[in-house]
Amino acid sequence: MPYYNEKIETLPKTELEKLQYQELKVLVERLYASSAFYHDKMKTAGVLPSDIKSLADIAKLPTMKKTDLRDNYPDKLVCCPKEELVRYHVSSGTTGKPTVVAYTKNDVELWAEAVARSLVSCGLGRGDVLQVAYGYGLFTGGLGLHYGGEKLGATVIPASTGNSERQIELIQDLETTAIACTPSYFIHLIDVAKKMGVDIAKETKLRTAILGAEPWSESMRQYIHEQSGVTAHNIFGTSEISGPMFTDCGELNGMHICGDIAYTEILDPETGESLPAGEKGELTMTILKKEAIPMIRYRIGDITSILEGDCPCGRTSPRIDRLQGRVDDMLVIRGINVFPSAVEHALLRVPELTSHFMLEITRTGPLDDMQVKVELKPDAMTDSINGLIGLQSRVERTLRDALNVSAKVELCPPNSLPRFEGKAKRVIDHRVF
Ligand code: ADP
Ligand code: K
Ligand code: ZN
Repeated sequence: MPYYNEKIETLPKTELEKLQYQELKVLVERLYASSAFYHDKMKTAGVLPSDIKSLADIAKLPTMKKTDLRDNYPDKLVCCPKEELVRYHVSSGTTGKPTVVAYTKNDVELWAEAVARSLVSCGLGRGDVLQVAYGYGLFTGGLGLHYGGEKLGATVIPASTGNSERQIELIQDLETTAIACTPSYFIHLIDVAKKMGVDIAKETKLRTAILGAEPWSESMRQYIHEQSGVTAHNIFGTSEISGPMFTDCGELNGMHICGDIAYTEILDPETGESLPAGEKGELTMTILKKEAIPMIRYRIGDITSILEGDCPCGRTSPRIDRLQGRVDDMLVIRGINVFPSAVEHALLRVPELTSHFMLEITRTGPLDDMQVKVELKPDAMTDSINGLIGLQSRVERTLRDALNVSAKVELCPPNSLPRFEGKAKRVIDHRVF
């Protein structure tokens, strides 16, 4: 089965653009009439729904950023009656406030449809057993792949993260054919299987991995194939656009962004101007049919380009290249987004600490480790080892609660960390992707 929804996935480009324009027009009219946020934003930009006369006119519309979600926390961007909502997800924000996203029944359906199409493009079908080893919960990865897998009719194992030996046992006992998780976790699982004496290529049915939520590289794809015989596909998404949903197809050459679901632009991060295919810039998406929290020209912050030319797989939707960094200082640690500003915000909640801190990220084997060095206030200095150990674990707990990822904390004496003239450089990232 080469396509999940052949007609729409292979729609000729001109027809696809016509469809995108129609969807955009309906969306803009609806939001102008019903959402105070969009109404004000368009008014400030001096643009009316009637100004959108072609798809290219999308450039007249104002863009959105993560700060719009933060400023409208928790649900001021919700554009439908609250009883229409069937789910919330929550992702890490830039400071203390997380980003809340909401879904109607149709939103969940559309997301599942996008994932199902992507899974088919990775070669999966009804006969597959998909082990979802992304986190289930507030994070979008687990439930996103779960609903998409079920929609396709594959057999889904909601393994969630962790318990690696158990993951390998499940792969063996339930004859898992495909797994979805972060690339670093999959490389970790390859190591665990080796230690257990399990040869993934020869002794399991696992053939496909759908890996995302964090940056990885072509050399990691090759390594995975050499070590396990598994073909690794890249999957992209963010909670704001619903969650992970767009993957590369069998060509393994760029991720298809289903055109009837999302309209993709690459903007010059400085000027905000739209860049042509082949040029690198900030990935920006308009989700054409989202009901609960529509996203118009959402600047995602990842750097990539739209690939030129048609894909031999026959899908007509545009493809984006592997992500090549961020326009901001967001870090991705074990798949979880971490903004240094959020670390600072959390540290300042502990009265004994100053705002002088450093973040160091390393990789032990395939997995990320984050270390936070932070200066104590002079009057918090103590000779009591117990006092310090207690404080250290309190800070570690505070960070874990705020960031959803563990950090090792080192308490430092006053005035021991570097001071910066101009922009502080608080992050030392030793990882190579
Ligand atoms: P997700 O569940 O997909 O991780 P989040 O909203 O938590 O969604 O995080 C989205 C961010 O994670 C993206 O903006 C990007 O920086 C990073 N990310 C997600 N998928 C990938 C990927 N395949 N490659 C590189 N970075 C990714
Ligand atoms: K992420
Ligand atoms: Zn393709």
